[in-house]
Amino acid sequence: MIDLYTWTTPNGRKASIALEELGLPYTVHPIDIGKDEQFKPEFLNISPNNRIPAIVDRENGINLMESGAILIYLADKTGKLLPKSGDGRYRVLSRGSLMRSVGVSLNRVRVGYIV
Ligand SMILES: N[C@@H](CCC(=O)N[C@@H](CS)C(=O)NCC(=O)O)C(=O)O
Repeated sequence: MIDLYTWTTPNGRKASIALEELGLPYTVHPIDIGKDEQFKPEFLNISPNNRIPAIVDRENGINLMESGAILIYLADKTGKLLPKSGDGRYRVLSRGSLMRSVGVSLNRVRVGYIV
């Protein structure tokens, strides 16, 4: 189970979309950045840069902030959307398509990989 700390912004949506696409079970913890909830000490323990999204993977205690890092972690955890190694992996990462496509351009997702 993954704890997702997020709000209704494009960066927040990236993590939610990835979790849904990958079929991972998760619990949402809303952090209302309009009410400065990102500055609460409990949240700063999870995301020291006071930004959403952030996740905690209860399976292994891994705690991540930054949507790009979260997307790569989730892809690696499931073995989906991002090749494990080799040219394909670096092609996806170098184009920045993993972050862009999951968050904004879902029409670019083809044949199980983001290209
Ligand atoms: N580079 C970060 C940016 C995250 C970000 O800017 N989050 C904004 C909402 S979209 C936020 O939490 N802002 C609250 C603040 O700056 O206090 C990512 O991709 O996760």
